[in-house]
Amino acid sequence: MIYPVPQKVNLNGEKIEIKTLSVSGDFKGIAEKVFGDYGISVDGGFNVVFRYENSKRTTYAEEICRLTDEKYIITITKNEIVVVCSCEKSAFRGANTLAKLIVANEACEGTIEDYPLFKKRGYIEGFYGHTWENEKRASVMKLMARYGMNTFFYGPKDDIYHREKWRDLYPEKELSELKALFDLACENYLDFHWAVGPGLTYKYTSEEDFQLLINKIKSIYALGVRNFGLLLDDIPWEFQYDEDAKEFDSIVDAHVYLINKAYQTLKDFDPSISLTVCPTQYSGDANGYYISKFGSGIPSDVNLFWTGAEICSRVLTVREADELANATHHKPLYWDNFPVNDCEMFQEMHLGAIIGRDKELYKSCEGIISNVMEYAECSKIPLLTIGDFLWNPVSYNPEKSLENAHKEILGENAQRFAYFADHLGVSCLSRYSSAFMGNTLSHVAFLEASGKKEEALAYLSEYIKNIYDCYNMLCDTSVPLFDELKKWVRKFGMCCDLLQNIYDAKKSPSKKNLEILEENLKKYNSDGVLLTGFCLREAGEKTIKWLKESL
Ligand code: LTM
Repeated sequence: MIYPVPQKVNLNGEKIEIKTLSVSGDFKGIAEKVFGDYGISVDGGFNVVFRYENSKRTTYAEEICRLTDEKYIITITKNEIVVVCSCEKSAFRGANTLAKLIVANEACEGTIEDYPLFKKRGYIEGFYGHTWENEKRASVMKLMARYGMNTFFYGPKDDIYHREKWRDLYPEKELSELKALFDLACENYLDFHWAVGPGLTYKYTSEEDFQLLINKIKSIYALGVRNFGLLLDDIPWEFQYDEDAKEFDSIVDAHVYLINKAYQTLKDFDPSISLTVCPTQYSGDANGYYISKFGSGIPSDVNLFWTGAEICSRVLTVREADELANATHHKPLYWDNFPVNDCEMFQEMHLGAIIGRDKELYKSCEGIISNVMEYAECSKIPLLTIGDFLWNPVSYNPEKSLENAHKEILGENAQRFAYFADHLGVSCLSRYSSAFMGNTLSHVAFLEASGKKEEALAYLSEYIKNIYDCYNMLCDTSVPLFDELKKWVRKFGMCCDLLQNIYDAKKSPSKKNLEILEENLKKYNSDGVLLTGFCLREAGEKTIKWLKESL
């Protein structure tokens, strides 16, 4: 199985062993670069032809009733592979799928016809906290392009030039970093959106502020960027200046005024510019005064960010999306606050798969843009599942997708890592965690209740061996992922010790072992970092109770 799962796969013929390739036809350069990135040699070998075709079958997807520049058709026969595509982007998508098939040794005679279901699929650096270094940005961007994402938004809350110092132009160094990021996005067929958040200090009646805002946008335009965001989230609901309060009936009127004026000015400057806005009310009741007036007042082709029924929404549903569209005359572009773990979520690590988004949502929204964590390496894991879901929500399987994400990021260490990741599934999507540990401890309890004490101890001991093995691997902070996870790894070490204490107490009941267990359980519980679910505490408490009764 390859990810994202292609839409129409009919590879039922004989398996074709492919070691090396020779590429010919159109888009040769793009294809060779992609194969090279997957470590596939293109110096000669099995014949792969990329063919340009601009027709209904290569540009139209029936399910979504619209044209797409991301569709491709792969035909595999004994003698050659033909990839038919309508443009560079679709060639890039086709080459990625073919490369994955070859690496997985799953190329068989037959056909694949593929296209994405969600229109905009991407992520936003829109979190509070340390902004990502450019090296990490590049690594995430390349990976997500491989997984079919097509959109990137730049809007880190702690980039001072994005929000606090929105009036100031970027210094040279930061500007050249943005340019490098923009170029990388283009190379990887991601639409790059740069966003500004002026709302903390913007004076709506000031022509000077307006000009500063346009100048700032134009300074980014000069890099080649054509997609912009105007974010009015997390700003005061009250006017900051008396002149604004006198001029506008309410804050929403000021926002509508600003957006229309800015959009008109930018469109007059260059009609190819696009704008996405985030309202101050970006979640909750779609029929509220602010959001319905906001949506009705802004141009219909300006994209509207919306986080759903809640700021961090457990579910995103078709019904709610349609309700927003009715109220605002805009299909939502979801700013999905998963996996972000900023603000009061700072003790959580969100490594689970995306769940709770309606499979049919692609029909009722402009797309989903996932807000990431300040931990770039960690974000890759949930983002990979998001890439899968957005490409093909119908075939999406969260467990399988997560398993693939672990393999992609951790390679041969994926299985070991799963002992730790078991505890990092808690987020706004689910409060359930530690399924594997829970099952293990339940089985130990069952064996004990059945009078099989030795078997129970052996079973627990095997599990403890595996989690220590995992913990030892995680202690290597030269691995960037493990370095980002150190806070949770430290607590995982305490979890390993605690289970060892439980084991020791069960095997050799003694006052000393009781004291150690009590002490370590207390230490574990008082550490604020969120790790295991209730099962560990329960096992500790039950063991203490049993010891006290039996000593
Ligand atoms: O969600 C939006 C539109 N704005 C902010 C984000 O910047 C922040 O990362 C998330 C999660 O805390 N919440 C917000 O309100």
